[in-house]
Amino acid sequence: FSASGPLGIVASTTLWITALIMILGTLAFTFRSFRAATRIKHFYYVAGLVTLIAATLYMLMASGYGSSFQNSHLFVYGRYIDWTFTTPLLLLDLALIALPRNFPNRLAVIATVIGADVYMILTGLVATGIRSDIRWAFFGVSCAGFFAILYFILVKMTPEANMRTYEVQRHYRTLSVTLMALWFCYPIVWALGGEGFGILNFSAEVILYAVLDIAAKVGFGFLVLSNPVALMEAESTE
Ligand code: RET
Repeated sequence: FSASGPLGIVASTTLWITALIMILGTLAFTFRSFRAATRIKHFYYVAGLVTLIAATLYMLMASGYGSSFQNSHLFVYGRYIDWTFTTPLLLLDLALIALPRNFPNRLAVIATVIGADVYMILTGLVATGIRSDIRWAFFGVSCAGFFAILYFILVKMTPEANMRTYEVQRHYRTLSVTLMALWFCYPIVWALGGEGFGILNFSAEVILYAVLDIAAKVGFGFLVLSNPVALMEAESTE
């Protein structure tokens, strides 16, 4: 083992740099929230909370915690603690933009899509903790959770978003397409990485998840906030 512990120098450096980027993202979103209109401040808080949670878990993982050895395999569960809290917040953004304030089942739709999401992350955690082939069964049910999310986005939320103002429609389309494209990469990295077929080495996996997390949290956060007019219209009572 290197001086940086069981993670190795490449992985621990990547984790530290990612923690720093998440802190910078949190500061940027927090400062921008001060000048935002009251009606849309919560979008800034969501973005900042997502990066704050990620910064915390990246710091923990970089310090060598949030992972443990199991049958000579390094099991990094810190990511799943992060995702359990951050992915629901990212879906909340989409739902708040797609569904008008007075949409009758707004809360039910949000709660259900978040339920499917937490199911996806927790079964993914189980798949990651298991070394035998049965992990692929948990990978499968986790993917079922992912398809439920896609169903909610495409079948429940998109048609509602398309009945809204031009700006809201346009912003929602950009955000939903970006979110689905980025999220789709996670199960692919999992399947190629040490938890799956083991084609990627440990450092490559850490780097890929870090790049995805920065795009899905900091990048997506900036994208959400890039169109305040659409956010105002989305939260107006019409
Ligand atoms: C796992 C493995 C099991 C199958 C599936 C997965 C999906 C994970 C996803 C994670 C998204 C994370 C984000 C984090 C940062 O903001 C658990 C990898 C389907 C979609 C967006």
